[in-house]
Amino acid sequence: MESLASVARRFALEGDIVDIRPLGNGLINDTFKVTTAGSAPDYVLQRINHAIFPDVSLLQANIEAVTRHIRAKLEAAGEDDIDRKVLRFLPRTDGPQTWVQDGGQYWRVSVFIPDARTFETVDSTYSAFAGEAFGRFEAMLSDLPDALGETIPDFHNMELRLHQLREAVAADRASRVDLPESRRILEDMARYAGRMCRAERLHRDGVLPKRICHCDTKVNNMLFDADGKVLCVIDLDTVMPAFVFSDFGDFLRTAANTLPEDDPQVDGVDFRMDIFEAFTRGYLRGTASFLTDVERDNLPFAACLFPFMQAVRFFADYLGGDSYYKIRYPEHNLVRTRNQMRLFHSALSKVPQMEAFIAAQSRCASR
Ligand code: GN1
Ligand code: MG
Repeated sequence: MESLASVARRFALEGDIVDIRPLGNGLINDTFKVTTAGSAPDYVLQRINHAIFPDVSLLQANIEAVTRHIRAKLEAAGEDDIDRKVLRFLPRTDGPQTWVQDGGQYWRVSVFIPDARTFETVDSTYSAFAGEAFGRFEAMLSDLPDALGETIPDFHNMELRLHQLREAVAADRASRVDLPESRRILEDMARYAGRMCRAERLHRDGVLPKRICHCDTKVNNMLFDADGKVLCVIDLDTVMPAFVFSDFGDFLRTAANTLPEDDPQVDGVDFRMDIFEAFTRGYLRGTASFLTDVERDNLPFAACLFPFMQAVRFFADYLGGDSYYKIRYPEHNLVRTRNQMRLFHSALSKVPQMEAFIAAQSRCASR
């Protein structure tokens, strides 16, 4: 705690630190809650995973641009309680930067938003709120004046993820490629690989734009207030230019799964249409000002793409010896892969229903 406290004190905190303890369960960064004495705000201290985000200065510049822009919009709209609706990162005590380096490690501090909750699962009511909130998040950023850098280049590029999988297979660093189950998984992935690269093709054809997206819209990256209203979106490391499929697909990947992404009971994995419908209704409302027909018509594709892409990423990490995602046991990434492939197949089987739902929504909207 003493060393964490001394890092935290390098930022312009108010109040004396009384406690620091782990917060949340992200797979990439390490997050702590810093409690201060009296009426001073509490804070979130984060160690940035420097292996995954090599350019911390670019990362924080993106986050500052995004939070500044959203804050200005909320102010212009006369919203109240703005500090609970957009994150605020503290400058360090000795300069304007919102990060410090300590040995080889990088840290940042944001103001902790009190009386807010995160969820690992949501019902359809909350999903509709979330759909609208993520849609509005993209809409608010549609006129961002700053050009954002890609904190992880080609983060959600399916062609690149498949290329990385092929590299992991060729290197076979963990000697797992020849296990019978690995072979079966690779065959299954190969069967859908071409189809799943549709977004990159549409982009090359000039009919699918990149927009500023969040790119990690897991259910637990959103804060809700006591009434279940979305307060704000957190975990902004991956906000960057991407296809809207990212935010749509990644939310459903976690929210519409009947089980957590690493639940080993794959027979229980199913893609929930009630969550899809509620989220989609909210998302179409939030994005009405800019979403094109091509984007809208491919939302069912996005719902399939993200479980597939996540399975490919988990599996490449498994084959490569588990260097990317935090694991709690040796087969953890394999278990995650099985779960996500099952979700992918479930979503794929429901594409006609999803398409019918979206067509019906559009008919309502045009009436
Ligand atoms: C990572 O940091 P966290 O746990 O919110 C990952 C996402 C994956 C997710 C899978 C930078 O997100 O892309 O979808 O794990 N973030 C990065 O749970 O790779
Ligand atoms: Mg997270």
